Amino acid sequence: MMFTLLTVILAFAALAVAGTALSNSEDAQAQAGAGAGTVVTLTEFKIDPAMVDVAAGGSLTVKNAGTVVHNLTIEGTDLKTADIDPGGSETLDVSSLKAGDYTIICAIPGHKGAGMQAMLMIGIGGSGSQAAGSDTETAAQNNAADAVMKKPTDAFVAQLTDGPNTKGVGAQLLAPTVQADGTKQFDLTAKITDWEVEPGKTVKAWTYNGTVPGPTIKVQSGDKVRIVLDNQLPQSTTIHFHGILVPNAMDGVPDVTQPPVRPGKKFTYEFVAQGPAVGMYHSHDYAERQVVDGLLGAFIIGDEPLPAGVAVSQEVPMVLNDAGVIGLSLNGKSFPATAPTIAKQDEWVEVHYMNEGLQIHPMHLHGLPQLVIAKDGFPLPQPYQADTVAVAPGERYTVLVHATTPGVWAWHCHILTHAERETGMFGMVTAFIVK
Ligand SMILES: [Cu+2]
Repeated sequence: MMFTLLTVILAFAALAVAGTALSNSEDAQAQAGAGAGTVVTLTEFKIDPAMVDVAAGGSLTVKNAGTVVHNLTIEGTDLKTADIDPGGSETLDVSSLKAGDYTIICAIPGHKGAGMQAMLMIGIGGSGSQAAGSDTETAAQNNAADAVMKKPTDAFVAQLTDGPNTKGVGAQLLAPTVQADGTKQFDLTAKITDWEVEPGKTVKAWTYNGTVPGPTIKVQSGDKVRIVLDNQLPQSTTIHFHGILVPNAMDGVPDVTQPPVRPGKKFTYEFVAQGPAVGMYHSHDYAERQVVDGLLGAFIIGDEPLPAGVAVSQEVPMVLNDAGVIGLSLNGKSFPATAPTIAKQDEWVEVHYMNEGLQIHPMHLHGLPQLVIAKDGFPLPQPYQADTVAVAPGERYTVLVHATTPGVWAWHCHILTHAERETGMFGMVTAFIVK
């Protein structure tokens, strides 16, 4: 497996090197054309080059390489050089010209008719008029910026060989303590925990059992479920089972269905699981801070019906967040700390997008269509394909991804400021890797 991944990575590296070589040679060409001004040469009876390309704000260096006097005149404007003696040259400032095409001629009688006519194209900006050296500077700045942008991507890729680049993994399946009567009991301790969102960025997260997201709870339809909440936070809290059918008294809304669970106190939630369901559990007290700061997790009952002939090799809850101390993240991590999903060719992967944030996130997967099979855990009678699935706060979408085409496929929120900043990719970015 590592060999395959390494091959893919090396292929990327080779591409990057090839790209650099290409851009270097382009830089060299651009550099050769730069100077105090674009050079135009006058001879009998020709203007060279026949098409003169100048960026807006530029100037021309007009050289008379002929044996008689010539000048350069831009038709339809007041711009022209003085008459230039053989061997002489003049600079013609054309910065007053708007972008567009102009005809340039030698206005010495008879010379235009003899062939001294060419086209002048003023572009919409660029490097043509810049002083020598600025192209090199621009390229150097760009190369430096590219190197900065590359760092998080390298750190993400390094996880494939070196393991996670941050401490702590959320959304891990929590095994129940099964009671004598068959009740599946899950103990959740709400507490403040240091949480490394991205390499070097550790925050005071509000967690269930010390991770963001909290542990994933999965039960079967008909299971008797007991959740024991132990509030070790400095503030009251409750748990609401979002998208899960429970008796009203178990709905977790403070002062409506129960008193708030005060610091140091416990509360027990009990209900019979009704599925299939793709839900979330989260705080419903001071929720606008407690949830986005980390009091969130996946709660799944049973399995969504699958299309005929499809078997799923892995089930991936992907909790989206964008606020609080956690910020823009997938399963409590910001790129490059996000975990890639790795599948063998031809496997099917089931993904549950769950938006616990405050904004909508259009989740875009490159290369592999997403088959949407359920909305908020309700099976769709007519599954549909999409490459971008917009997930609003509170929504869950269940999609199947068929790992058909090998490669490292970028997978990210398509609100671009949720995925990239001046220092490169961050936030809601990960990859789907097909081996
Ligand atoms: Cu987003």
